[in-house]
Amino acid sequence: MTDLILALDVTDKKTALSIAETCAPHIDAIKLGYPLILSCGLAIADEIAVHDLPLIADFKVADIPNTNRLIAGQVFDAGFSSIICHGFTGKDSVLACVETAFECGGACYVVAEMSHPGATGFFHGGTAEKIAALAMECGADGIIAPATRPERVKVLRGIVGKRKILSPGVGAQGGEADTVAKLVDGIIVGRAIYEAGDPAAAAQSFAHIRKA
Ligand code: OMP
Repeated sequence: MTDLILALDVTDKKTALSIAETCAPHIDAIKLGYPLILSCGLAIADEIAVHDLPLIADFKVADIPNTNRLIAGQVFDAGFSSIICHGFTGKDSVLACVETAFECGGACYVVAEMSHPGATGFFHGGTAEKIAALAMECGADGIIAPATRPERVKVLRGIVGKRKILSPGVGAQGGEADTVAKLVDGIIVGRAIYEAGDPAAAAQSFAHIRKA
């Protein structure tokens, strides 16, 4: 069984609330990030929380430990259940997010390797493997790994074992849901759902993955 996580990267509040409502029965979590929060404010989390789905805060937190701790505190106070942080910042910065998540009863996911083409220039050559290992050392709940590169997901699975892998890049970025869903705990899907003429039907089209 693989979770379907909706990346709600729209900037209009009415659209966001409407997509969240119609898609809610067909998804397992909603990921909110800079596009929506910068446009509508953090309080939008409260309005989306009415659907009783876990909310993931995607701020790809990447700062010094003190700042990371402050950001993570705001995120969990706002009602999110998970936070995504970067790992290249190092152990102390990642630990700040993991510990804050733990104190707040939430989860922390560390970006091990990104999904876009340019990511190979930095994350390949051992960096993603090092970040995945660091995430495990810090006690993170899991990592983010690219649906656009299933072969890399397999390598990173070898490092994180049973810890969770959430995987963006399905649909608009070219990743195939059926291939990657077998390898990960959750697929993150944005445009393939929220840009569809019927977002609820688009979300429902992943139903076989959730049951598989
Ligand atoms: P779509 O490409 O529209 O499906 O959106 C993918 C979502 O996943 C967006 O919210 C991205 O910011 C996010 N994402 C990636 O696409 N690639 C990554 O490597 C990491 C993330 C993420 O951390 O969620």
